[in-house]
Amino acid sequence: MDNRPSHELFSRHPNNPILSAKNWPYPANSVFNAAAAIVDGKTLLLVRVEDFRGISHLTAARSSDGVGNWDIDPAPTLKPEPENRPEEIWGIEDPRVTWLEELQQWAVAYTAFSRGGPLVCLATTKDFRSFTRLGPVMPPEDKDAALFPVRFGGRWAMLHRPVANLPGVSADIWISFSPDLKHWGDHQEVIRAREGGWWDANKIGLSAPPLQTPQGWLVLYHGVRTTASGSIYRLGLALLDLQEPRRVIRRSQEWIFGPKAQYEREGDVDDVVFPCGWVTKDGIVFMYYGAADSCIALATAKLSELVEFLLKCPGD
Ligand code: BMA
Repeated sequence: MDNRPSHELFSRHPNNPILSAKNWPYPANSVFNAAAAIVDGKTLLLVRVEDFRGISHLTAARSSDGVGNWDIDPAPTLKPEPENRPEEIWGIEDPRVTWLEELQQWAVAYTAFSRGGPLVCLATTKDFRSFTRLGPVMPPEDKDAALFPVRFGGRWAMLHRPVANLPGVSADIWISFSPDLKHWGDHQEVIRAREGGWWDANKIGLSAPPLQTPQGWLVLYHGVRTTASGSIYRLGLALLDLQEPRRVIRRSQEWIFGPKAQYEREGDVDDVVFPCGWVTKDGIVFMYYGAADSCIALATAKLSELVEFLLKCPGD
């Protein structure tokens, strides 16, 4: 059944929300904002779990169909280590994962909540059981980061969202480059928040990692609309040039997904849809998103429809 509102490109799964704290094998306040990957033929979600102190860690959940029968690690998979890693004092959040074919490893970009504010950290893993931390790669405030799966001109590339705490300055998506995953530079703005009354005015951030298509890198991003009763997190799409990812080829004008269902509209933070991962199976994109900072939901779309839609949108 097609349950999409007319301007939305994704269909919500009828079993939504597919994961919540009541499914968790140990006490948790909320489970949300999960990275997604296909690992050994199964869908793996690296889930942000918030405990009853308000501190988050990451736990892996695996499923054969990516919808149900989740096999959830019985204890935190990747825990903050403030003893060795002071930047993780208030937890680790919102992971995005990218398969690096060249290194035969997954790169996990996550937000560490430091005393100085949120910052971007990287870790690598082969199996989502043991991880090698590369440490902070962007100083605060910076979050919503994900790697591209390939190098450009010999360098790795990462999208991320720095914030300057100045009135009237927007929070935009930037790109940075690295020869070794550890040292990052050549920082440049790629997608700028719109202005005024737009749904994505003033503050945007990357959602799921960039997805390679023959027409370009498909980028899913969130726009944060500030209203009298709080923020509304909605989603848009952009297409970046395959060889030159600093170049935006297309960008959606309207949002393509926003809070509608009750589990998206009401929770710890109302009116939030926040995907950190998507996977493609047989041409269908499975988008996993945190709903209202409380649970995880799934929505699907045809990859070809997303790209066709974007190709009809104007350039940035
Ligand atoms: C963002 C991030 C997300 C969260 C969202 C809505 O700034 O912190 O983790 O889902 O706010 O609260």
